[in-house]
Amino acid sequence: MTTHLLPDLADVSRRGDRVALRFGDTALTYRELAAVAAGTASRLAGLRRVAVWATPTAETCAAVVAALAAGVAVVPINPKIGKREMSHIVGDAEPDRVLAAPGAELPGELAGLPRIDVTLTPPAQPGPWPAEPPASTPAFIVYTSGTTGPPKGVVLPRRALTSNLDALAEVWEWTADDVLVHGLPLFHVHGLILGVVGPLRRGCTLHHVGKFSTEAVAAELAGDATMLFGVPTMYHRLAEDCAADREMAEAIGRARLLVSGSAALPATEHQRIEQLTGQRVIERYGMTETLMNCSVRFSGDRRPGTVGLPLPGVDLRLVDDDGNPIPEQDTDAVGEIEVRGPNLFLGYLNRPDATAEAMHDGWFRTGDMARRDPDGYVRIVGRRATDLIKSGGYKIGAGEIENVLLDHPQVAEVAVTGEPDPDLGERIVAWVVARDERPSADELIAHVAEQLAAHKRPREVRFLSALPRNDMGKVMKRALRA
Ligand code: MCA
Ligand code: AMP
Repeated sequence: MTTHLLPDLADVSRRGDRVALRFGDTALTYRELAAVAAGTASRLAGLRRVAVWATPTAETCAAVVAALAAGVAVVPINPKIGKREMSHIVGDAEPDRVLAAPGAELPGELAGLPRIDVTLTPPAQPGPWPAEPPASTPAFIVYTSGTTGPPKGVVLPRRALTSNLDALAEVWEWTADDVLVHGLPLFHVHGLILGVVGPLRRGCTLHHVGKFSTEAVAAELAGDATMLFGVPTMYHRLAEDCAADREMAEAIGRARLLVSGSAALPATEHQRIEQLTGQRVIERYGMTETLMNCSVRFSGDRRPGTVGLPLPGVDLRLVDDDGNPIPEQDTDAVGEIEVRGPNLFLGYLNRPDATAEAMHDGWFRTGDMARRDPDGYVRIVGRRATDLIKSGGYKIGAGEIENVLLDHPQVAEVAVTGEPDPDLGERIVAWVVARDERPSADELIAHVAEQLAAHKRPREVRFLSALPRNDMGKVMKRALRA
């Protein structure tokens, strides 16, 4: 393992002329990116953490690289964030500065922070690359939803990134010769840590398509791109498009590696993509708090419906309802996945209670339920919490949406659930008991959209005269779904 988090930016003598990043017509070589980032890093020295307005642009990557170089933790902000989330995140993380592309209009509390514009023009005299901070230094604080309450800030140390990205490189045979293409958002682990820091650590090239479309990624794979990262919704759309367009299917079929993650890829989708493109998707399993835990190997058996074996350096076990480990040979038992290793987060920001609750004898409790094939391949079969929804690969807490809906004057009671959806995996449904005057579904969806990020809007609103409750008064969500 190299000592630097980003060795080819810290020392551009090896790959300086190679393109590091391309967004549309904007491209930066390793030498240019290093100069731009070192310039901004010199303005960040001594700070604790910065917010980055995470539009899908080269400026966002340059801001992130600058903060990483300076040893300052990055709080990536979804540019489609709602008012309530913004107040919470800025209040909780207390960033010292906000980094954004020049001209980007920043809403709410972000506008009140001291701002640094990140341009792609290298300074006339780029300063030296700063010394590598200790491996335990926080690199990112990524906000993630829980079952109740506002999102929690997951503090990820540099060692989690280095160890995990190197483990992925080993199992995917990911090298400096690869060109990665994706259209993932840059405010979550998948798009930002795997999809930006990943290629920069390898010394390879990233082509970001801005907004995902099969057409855009197929055009890149018909060119020099070798790897694609996506969530299952993207692979579903890709399969639909390839079924209608042979040329696209052929372009996708040229990839060295198609990787899916963030939610389960249905086995039927695996098979459809293989039939259409000749490619078998590799599935990997991760979490914001743990980065990646498991993956199918590049040269391994690409078995649909499994997430492969634990990554090198990651300890994984299944535990029963009493917290006792299930023997590895027991292939019938379903248990909760617990993990341990250098990939783990340091804790939830300002939430020692939640951090303690997530740990069990030094192991992190993922909340995901799984069983094992005889050769150790992990099959995820569900989630412990019914109040967590995965829609389009985004994790969404039912409680956060319920709290916003309850603030609407015409909402008396509400329950939010996830329903199976062929495109999104799950779609958000709000069950509402209205007061005297029933609001329209559109009005309630717009009310959520104002307070929370776009992907947290209910797709459907269903009105009821009462919610089904048990003897304790708790809403029976399973009964609603039935
Ligand atoms: C959405 N729209 C709506 C509603 N919902 N309009 C009205 N009412 C609603 N309820 C709008 C959207 O804003 C969008 O508008 C348009 O409808 C289409 O929406 P959608 O079908 O959702 O398509 P999309 O916007 O293209 O999004 C699909 C997507 C996206 C591209 C797959 O969900 C996505 O980028 N997902 C990636 C999530 C991710 O990165 N997760 C990683 C988490 P408009 O076009 O105007 O905006 S990290 C993680 O999970 C771990 C670590 C891991 O393992 O990776
Ligand atoms: P997040 O908190 O957004 O990082 O989402 C993490 C969650 O996504 C995990 O706890 C799993 O429930 C889910 N997840 C990620 N990858 C996979 C996968 N390949 N198969 C099934 N679930 C997955």
